[in-house]
Amino acid sequence: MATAGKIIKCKAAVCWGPNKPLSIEDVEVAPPKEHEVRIKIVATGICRSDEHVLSGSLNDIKFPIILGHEGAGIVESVGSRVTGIKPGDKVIPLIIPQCGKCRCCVNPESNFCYKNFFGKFDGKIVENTTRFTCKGIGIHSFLGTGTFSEYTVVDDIAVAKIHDDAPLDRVCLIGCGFSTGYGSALNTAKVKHGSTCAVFGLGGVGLSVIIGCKVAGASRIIAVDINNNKFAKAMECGATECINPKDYDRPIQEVLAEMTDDGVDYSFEVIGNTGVMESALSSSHFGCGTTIIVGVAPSSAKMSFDPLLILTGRTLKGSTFGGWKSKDHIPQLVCDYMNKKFNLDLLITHKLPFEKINEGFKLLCNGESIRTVLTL
Ligand code: COD
Ligand code: ZN
Ligand code: ZN
Repeated sequence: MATAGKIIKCKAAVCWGPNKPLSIEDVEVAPPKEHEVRIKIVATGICRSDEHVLSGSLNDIKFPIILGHEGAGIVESVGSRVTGIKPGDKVIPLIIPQCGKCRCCVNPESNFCYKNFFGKFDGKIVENTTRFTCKGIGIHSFLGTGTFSEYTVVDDIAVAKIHDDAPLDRVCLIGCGFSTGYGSALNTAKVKHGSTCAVFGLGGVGLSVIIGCKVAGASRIIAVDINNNKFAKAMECGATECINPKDYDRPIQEVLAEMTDDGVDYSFEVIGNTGVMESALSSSHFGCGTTIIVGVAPSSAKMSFDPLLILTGRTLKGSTFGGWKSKDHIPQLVCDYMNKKFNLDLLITHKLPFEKINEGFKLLCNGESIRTVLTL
């Protein structure tokens, strides 16, 4: 490509600080260094944790920063020593990299990587710098992906090559929200055919849990939310019934116990509320239930529960990015979508041009959208 090895000037949505609208700016994107890949972003979803940064509720974020971590695009150029990825390839940047060498990567049971960006929100890629500049100022890259930009640079361990015919304006959701929920049902809970499930929280991730439970063959999928407006979509995704805790004057775990002959086989917390995590745990069957935490609670929050809940046979687990080993599994998820194993289109409620990004955030904050996909 004519641009290879050169700085690219393009548009990006820069977040100069919390509680300010994103500002579309001209930025410079440096060429990829060794083991890095520069990508032309084609589409990107607006995910909940982008909004958490914007509203100032995620700690330790370095500003200014380019948000966006649910994107898909086409490789523009690659740095030296990059193998398996070439210009023109369709790719998805990864929020959890897969170096393939660390203790987590070599363990088939883990999908973490020591080079991960989670909990380390310094906005730098592996080489410890960033590739964006605006008005002479270095700009950080959220989760090492920075997809709210026409071009971004990622580490080669944080990008997956996907099928040449993949529709980028939909499979971008496989970069975070969809995979996070779907995998928590299939990989972390390992939901069994004929089992009963309860899903607390019906945002884009909770709906993806429902889709996963359905694909796994659950016989009952009970969707739980305090907002009745979420129920129609949940049923469309595969919920068999929907309940609102506000409609009952007793704890929701008691209601679920009555509905399911003493508790569900699998419960999922997809909100990030420690009180709901405790309810989800209590909702699972005492002899063999499993509870999966998907939501991230505020950093100071603590869960508290009677250890007898665990002693009597329940299992409590957490799931990040749905347990998928990112580089290995994302290409297969894209093919599964193309082969209609699941329908993630149900999650896409809005499509907007990149310039209307702030409108997209408003839709998410108001609870009007599940996912807005921005096209660049
Ligand atoms: N009881 C029942 N439902 C509730 C309650 C409650 N007490 N409180 C809120 N809800 C419902 C809301 O009405 C809403 O429908 C739903 O819960 C939450 O929806 P969203 O739109 O906020 O959620 P998602 O699906 O977009 O995101 C859920 C996450 C769990 C991913 C998110 O909240 C989170 O924890 N984000 C941070 C985690 C993170 O960094 N993830 C990786 C990158 S995103
Ligand atoms: Zn996300
Ligand atoms: Zn690793």
